[in-house]
Amino acid sequence: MATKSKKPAEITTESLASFKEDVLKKYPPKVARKRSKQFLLNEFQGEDAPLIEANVRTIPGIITMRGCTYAGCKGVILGPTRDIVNITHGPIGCGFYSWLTRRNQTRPDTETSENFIPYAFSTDMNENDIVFGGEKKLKAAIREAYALFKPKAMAIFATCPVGLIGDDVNAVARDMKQELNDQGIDINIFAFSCEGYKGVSQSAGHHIANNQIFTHVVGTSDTVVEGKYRINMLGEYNIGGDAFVIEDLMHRCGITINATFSGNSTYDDFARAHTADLNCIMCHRSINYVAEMMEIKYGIPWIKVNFIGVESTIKSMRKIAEYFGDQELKDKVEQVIAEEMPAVDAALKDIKPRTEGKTAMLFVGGSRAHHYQDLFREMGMTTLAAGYEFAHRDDYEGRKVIPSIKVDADSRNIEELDVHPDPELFKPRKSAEELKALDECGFEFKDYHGMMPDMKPESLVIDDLNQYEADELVKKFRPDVFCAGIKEKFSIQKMGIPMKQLHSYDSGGPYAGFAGAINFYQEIDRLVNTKVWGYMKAPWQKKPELVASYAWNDA
Ligand code: CFM
Repeated sequence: MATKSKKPAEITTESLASFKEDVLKKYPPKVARKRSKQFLLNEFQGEDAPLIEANVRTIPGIITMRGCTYAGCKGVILGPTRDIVNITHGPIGCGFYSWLTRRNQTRPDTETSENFIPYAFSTDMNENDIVFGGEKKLKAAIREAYALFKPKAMAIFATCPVGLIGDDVNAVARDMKQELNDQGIDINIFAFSCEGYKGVSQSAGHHIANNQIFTHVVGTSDTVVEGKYRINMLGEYNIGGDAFVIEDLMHRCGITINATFSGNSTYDDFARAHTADLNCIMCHRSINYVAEMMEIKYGIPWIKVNFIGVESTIKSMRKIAEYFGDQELKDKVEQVIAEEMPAVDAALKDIKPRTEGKTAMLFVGGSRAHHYQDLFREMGMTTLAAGYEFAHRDDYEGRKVIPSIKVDADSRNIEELDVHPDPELFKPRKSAEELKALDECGFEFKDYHGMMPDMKPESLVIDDLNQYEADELVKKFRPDVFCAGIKEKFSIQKMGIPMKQLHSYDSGGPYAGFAGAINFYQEIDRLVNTKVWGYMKAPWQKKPELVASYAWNDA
């Protein structure tokens, strides 16, 4: 099965459609039927946008790219916060593999400020605990962690075995908070029932995390940070230092970031999040729940922003300025853009002759497969195929489809909080006239239109891509770069194609804002223009040891 140096197939509607057919043919008929709904040619645009199936169970036996619910809750949402002691109640592997693997960075105010990110806290459950119950061990872990670190908050995360044996992490959190409070200690302790199997992917974990942070933390502090234009940045996790770039841009424009969920953030930031005047959502998939709930309870409107890609960064900065409406802010934003653009133009002038016309494929969690297409477009590159691991239909087709999304048993398994306006803290941020004026200028709130309308009709959109399909995509179309995660990295590279991790950024980043874009352009230029991958030949390509065929093909 030599995979190298076959001429890549031309990209036409026909070749893409026949690719889909060929791939699905290898599955048993039932599996093929199911997969075909998650596997689309992006032919129709606008109102006719095709319907894609998403956020459904992966078929057992398929090697999915997805992670688990616990990973979404602990690793993704809470992981980047530096001063909450995050304790994993479970076997040691769960804590270890969710610890810093995505390279989320943080910057404590001073050298002595609390920062627990370098630690992985776990109850290290073993067979004994599975048989006799692990609640005592969890309580002991909380006492020990408090004695050592004296944090202002602790979060407890349930893993699969915890759910299976029935340890009640919420009750333990309540009891331990009481026990420590009774000793005069001011500490908040809360828990997450985010067992790995609780939902079909990490997406369920985001929702569970959003619910608990909203219930136990947001609104618990009335400290108001000074600033004329105060926003929260939601769904920005500071991978490779992205949040630092965005903070710098906002700071130079005179915009105050009140809280980031949750890159470079602290417990106190979350606690006072309800005092901001605008919520800006970077990653729609992972955090839209918090934005929606804050709007209902506190009256904070939300908009979608994107700081990946220069054009998107400019659009987002202007949109924030438009929301506040002051000419002074608008001028400042234009000034910062003007300061940044010469370096961007110079970088593009340098790299574009080498990147123009090249192709990319992007398969990442729930928002990057969309956002990073902007950067490739700026470099003159085309995205041939893209998809999310675990996003929902609205991330593909836009929020307009939300009312028509079928709620299945797996989604119903995740609690929807019943949220109402807070009698004291609800405060509309804009008057009816101001909202009308914004509307007349075409200003949109909750404006996420999804990935598919931004892609060419001659491209493939594939949800929950698996290893077999990834291999086939690369074999047939041989993109100049394939973007995904660590599980895909080496199999793709062994086929002679450069591979860029968009979860952890490998060892690179930041890629956000103007400075980040320049960084990305230069890195991708080097990746797609190096010849070294073409020389790759794995031993089994020269001398296969085992040849197999599919049982159902022979039947
Ligand atoms: Fe949002 Fe993320 Fe993503 Fe995500 Fe993730 Fe991630 Fe991701 Mo990996 S929160 S959905 S659950 S942008 S960890 S920082 S890169 S899969 S596309």
